[in-house]
Amino acid sequence: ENVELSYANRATLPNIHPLASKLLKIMEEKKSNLCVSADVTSSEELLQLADSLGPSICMLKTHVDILKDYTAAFSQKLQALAEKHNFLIFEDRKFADIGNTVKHQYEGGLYQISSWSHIVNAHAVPGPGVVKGLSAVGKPLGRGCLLIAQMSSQGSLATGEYTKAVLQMAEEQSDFVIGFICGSKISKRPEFIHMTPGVQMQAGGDVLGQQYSTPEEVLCNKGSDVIIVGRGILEAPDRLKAAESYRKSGWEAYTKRLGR
Ligand code: BMP
Repeated sequence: ENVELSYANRATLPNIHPLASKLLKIMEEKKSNLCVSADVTSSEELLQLADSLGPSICMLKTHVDILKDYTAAFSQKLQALAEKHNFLIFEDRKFADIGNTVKHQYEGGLYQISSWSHIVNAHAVPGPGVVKGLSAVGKPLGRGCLLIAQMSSQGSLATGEYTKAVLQMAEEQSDFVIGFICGSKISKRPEFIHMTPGVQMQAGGDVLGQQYSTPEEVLCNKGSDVIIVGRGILEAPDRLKAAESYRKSGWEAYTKRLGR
């Protein structure tokens, strides 16, 4: 029988990536498997969100290219808040080009993502070169990458054999790939972290194809590790209260899964 390891146990596995270990330790310490998706368009609002929700989360996910007023100073302030509240930053850039191009997109341009984001993600469509390119920049900095193995949106093509091929790609570059964006646990290796978007307190969806599952479903039944929540928190009348309620639901579902 497969014994379910706790986040704390997984953090100390001999082959764990240092960044994955750091994340698992944060999760255990803060009793949080909640990643907030900070999909707002003003830097000031994002920083304020990070400061107020910081204590409730293990990770903050950004889309910096939706900010109307991005500056390098913003990324420094965000890093300071990540230190202050002990969470990791995940820029949801979804790299999807040849290795040489993503190298530049990751390191350079306006955003210089590699300089401030602990974690990025990539589509596996281009083949292993996309990970090699990102790794050339990120590995020396101690960064990590999630591969998009499945998507929460209706009609997603990332299914079946494609998802299996993504797993394979992750295993071949596990010195940089720390896990997956997925809807359920797809790898048996406890070193990999499974992160799931499309989470709200009530199952359902939006008018543009997003599909929602509950924290209980995702963490307890589907065996994922981290819930990613955007509008479920951002559109709540009291964001902090909503974040705390997702954190609690997420933690309860996880402890239930562990059978404790
Ligand atoms: P919301 O909870 O408001 O639906 O936001 C979900 C967030 O997760 C968005 O930032 C979206 O870009 C991201 N996301 C997703 O919804 N599904 C995926 O398969 C992958 C994602 O990155």
